[in-house]
Amino acid sequence: MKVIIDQDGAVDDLISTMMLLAMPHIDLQGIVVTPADCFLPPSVSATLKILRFFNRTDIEVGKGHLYGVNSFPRDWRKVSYAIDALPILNESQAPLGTPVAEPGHDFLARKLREAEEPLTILITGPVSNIAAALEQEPNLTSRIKEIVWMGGALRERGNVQDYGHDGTAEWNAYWDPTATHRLFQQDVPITLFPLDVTNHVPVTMAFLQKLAQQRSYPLSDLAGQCWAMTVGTIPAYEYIYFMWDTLSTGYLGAPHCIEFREARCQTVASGPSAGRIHEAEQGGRLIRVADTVNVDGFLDYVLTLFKQ
Ligand code: AGV
Ligand code: CA
Repeated sequence: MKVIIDQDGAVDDLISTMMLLAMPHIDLQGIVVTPADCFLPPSVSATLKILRFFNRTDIEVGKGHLYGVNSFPRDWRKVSYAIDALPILNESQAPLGTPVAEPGHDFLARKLREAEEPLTILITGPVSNIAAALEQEPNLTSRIKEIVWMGGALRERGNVQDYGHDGTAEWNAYWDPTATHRLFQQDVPITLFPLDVTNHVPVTMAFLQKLAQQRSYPLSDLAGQCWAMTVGTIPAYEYIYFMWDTLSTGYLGAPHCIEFREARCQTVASGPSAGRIHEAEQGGRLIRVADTVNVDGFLDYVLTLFKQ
């Protein structure tokens, strides 16, 4: 399966990138790093180090040049510096790859144009690049097999807490709410992983314990060190970090763990609900939505995948 990932550099995104590289049936065509839930230099650097870790410095990396109007909290973005500094990513002295010069959205367009077969585009951050690429070159819609996107909160409350916002949106959809709105006007198949389903997969201490038991596998060690940086200090009964992107990525390797439904969706481009994706009584755009997850099956899949 030929895949491009557009990720936004957070821990969840970098682990998703590792998962794709670890899946034997995935042929990764390129990586775009969007400057959303990260600072771009350390996240691009960490991405290049992950490629070196997998001996895959041949895979091209593009930097997103488009910025959303609603910045992510800096406390979240700064974690990218710590990941880039992890000893396990800095042990090798082998040279790193160099990012391509063209902006992320042009890189995405070129990859779609050049592909021999339609590509799956996995987006684990905001959708600014694909929205721009499809507007620049409408013919590219036929080059897309499926867009798999972690974004939105349909029936659950959102996770945005920001001045002037009513809390109904999810961050990836909120960062660049007009891009979200514009992508939903495009005639491309979208499979959505909203908070409704990702809320079922918190990163728990019990899971991290299991991962620790297999840390003699370098990939388990790496992922465990990354996830450890997301463990919060608020009371233990309230999880703060979820497998948002990693669940969406896991779908490409273990689709049987997820059940889907069809939903007619509308997007809000501006105002106090900017970035909200909600279901419409009538009209609205037809989206395939991840609805339920077999949590134990999914976690077992991740543990097995990381035994490398
Ligand atoms: O809203 C979920 C998205 C996912 O793509 N991101 C994190 C994942 O990469 C934003 C986010 C929500 N809560 C967060 C986030 C937190 N506590 N720390 C960092 N990012
Ligand atoms: Ca993300």
